[in-house]
Amino acid sequence: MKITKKQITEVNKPLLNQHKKDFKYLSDKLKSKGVNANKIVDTLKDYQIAIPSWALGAGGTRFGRFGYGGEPGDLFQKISDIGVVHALTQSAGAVSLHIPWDIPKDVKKIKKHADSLGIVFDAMNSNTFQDQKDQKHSYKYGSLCHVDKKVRKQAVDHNKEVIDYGVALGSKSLTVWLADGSNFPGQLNFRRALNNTLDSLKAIYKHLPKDWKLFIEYKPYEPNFYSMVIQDWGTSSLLAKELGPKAYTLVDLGHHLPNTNIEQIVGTLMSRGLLGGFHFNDSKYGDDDLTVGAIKPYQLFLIFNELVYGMANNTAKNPIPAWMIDASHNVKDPLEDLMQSLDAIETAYAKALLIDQKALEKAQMKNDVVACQNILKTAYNTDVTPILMEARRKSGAAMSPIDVYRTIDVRQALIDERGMDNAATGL
Ligand code: PSV
Ligand code: MN
Repeated sequence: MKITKKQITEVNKPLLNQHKKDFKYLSDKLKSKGVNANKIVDTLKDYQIAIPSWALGAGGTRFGRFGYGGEPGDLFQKISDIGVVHALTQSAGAVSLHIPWDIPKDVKKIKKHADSLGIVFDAMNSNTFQDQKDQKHSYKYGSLCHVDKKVRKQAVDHNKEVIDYGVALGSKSLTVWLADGSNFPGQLNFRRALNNTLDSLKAIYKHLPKDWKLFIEYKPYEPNFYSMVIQDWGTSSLLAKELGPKAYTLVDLGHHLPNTNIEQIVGTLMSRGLLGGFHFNDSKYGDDDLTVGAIKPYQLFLIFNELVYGMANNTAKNPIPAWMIDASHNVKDPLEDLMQSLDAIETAYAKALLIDQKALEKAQMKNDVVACQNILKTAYNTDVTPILMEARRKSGAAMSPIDVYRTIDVRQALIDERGMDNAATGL
């Protein structure tokens, strides 16, 4: 299934007249406040978010999984599906692979396929949270933290192998997320577990090519429910600092206890040059992996305020973060869900770019709390749809991607091509 440029031009046509009027109205309004709408359009046009190779099939819970039909069965097909999302949005030009779920058996073929769709290889993800068939040592009691040196070595070797796959594909970073921890008090010596983890990470770090980065993801609970070795941003950044300049913290929005002030964490990490990666999703209760922006869009906007401010005042030299969607659904068409995610991310980003930072600083310095809140609210309440549509139009994307996906009936075409029972590997 490939969507052509001609198809997109055709479907955009009927929207153009109204869009021109809407965009002019908004840009004139913003101009009177000293904001250049076209500048925001260009920033969004260049903004790319990686799609994880495990997000293309229907997700599930431990109680069940409800297939969607036409799901990809292998890495080649997964990349084709990202190609569909990218053709429609022009903002999903990267894939993040999970090994061993998506081992590129034929690197040349996979790379060529991705190239032809305008997709590059973003961060590689290792997996030491599941045992694989024929694996010598089990990760039941941990991997990089394990009390047994042999298990730690196996987990380190796996990460090295993932880096090697990434090098072959042109990736430049490795994300390590560990399920390591304990389920009951006394099960694990916290200090021993942390030290073992640091030593293992040091061995992985040593294997990183010069121009690579290592992202350390944290999570407070699940699958372990008493303690997680890398439970929070503090532990992650402490490890990153001990490892060296190529190591950074990765923030996954779902990996916080309820009501955590994530925007403050982002601000703090960026103030020290420690933010390397970002996983987008949303949650009501825990690591729900719901569509980003579905539950707390204002929080997402506040997070983007910190990201925008951090990137504009980057004295601590954070890299441009590796952006990735990390969500999973069993009741939505996964491709539609990804497009909803991209839309929510771009909306929050555009609104954050509208914040009058000078006026905000002035109000902050005067302790004018009401003015501070109003400045944020004014930006948040602006309907930025015309800016998003203009960015899509300029980059050759569909101005209304989900409508086009439905009009062309991509899902039916995928079912015709692959059948109802094709299933993807992964969670
Ligand atoms: C773990 O919950 C996580 O957020 C990590 O990023 C994993 O790699 C991903 O989800 C997929 O399980
Ligand atoms: Mn994640």
